[in-house]
Amino acid sequence: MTDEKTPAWLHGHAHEPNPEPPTADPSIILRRPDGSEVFITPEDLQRLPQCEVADCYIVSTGHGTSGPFCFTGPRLSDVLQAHLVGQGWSYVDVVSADGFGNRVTADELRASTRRPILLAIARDGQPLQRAQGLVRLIVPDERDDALRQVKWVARLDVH
Ligand SMILES: Nc1nc2c(c(=O)[nH]1)N[C@H]1C(S)=C(S)[C@@H](COP(=O)(O)O)O[C@H]1N2
Ligand SMILES: [Mo]
Repeated sequence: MTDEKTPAWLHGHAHEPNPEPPTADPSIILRRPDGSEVFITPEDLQRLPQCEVADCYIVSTGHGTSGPFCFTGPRLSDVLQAHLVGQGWSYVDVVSADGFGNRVTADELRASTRRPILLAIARDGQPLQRAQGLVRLIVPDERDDALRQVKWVARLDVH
């Protein structure tokens, strides 16, 4: 069964990566725990403090490993902090425009300080192109078939 609490991607079954951007629009809607929403563009993300994480690999059983890449963008924790002033939360579902997604917990965000989880807007010093996944969730050091490296982030559903 698929509802807001149990999205299909949460079951983590084998997945064929989608090579094509599902839409042209790289903007993101953040939904707060109280149901209010914020519209976020890549330009908004650019205005937050930028973090570089080098030696990132995209590991796929289907089409091998690519990298190493250096991804740049704001920390996911900074994006949430900027918009959740005074609101408690326990996890965020990062969902793409093609229905792919990954859940990040507040605990793991707090723990990922050395190689932080990013919303990447650049790769190897160049702006990330839409076809390359703009805006892309980067969970450094994840090795589970890149299931956490969500391309084309369209929604941040915070709970
Ligand atoms: N939006 C979205 N992100 C995604 C996927 C996808 O199908 N859609 N596939 C994942 C998987 S299984 C892999 S292996 C990588 C592939 O990333 P690449 O296209 O940069 O090689 O993207 C991940 N992120
Ligand atoms: Mo994958």
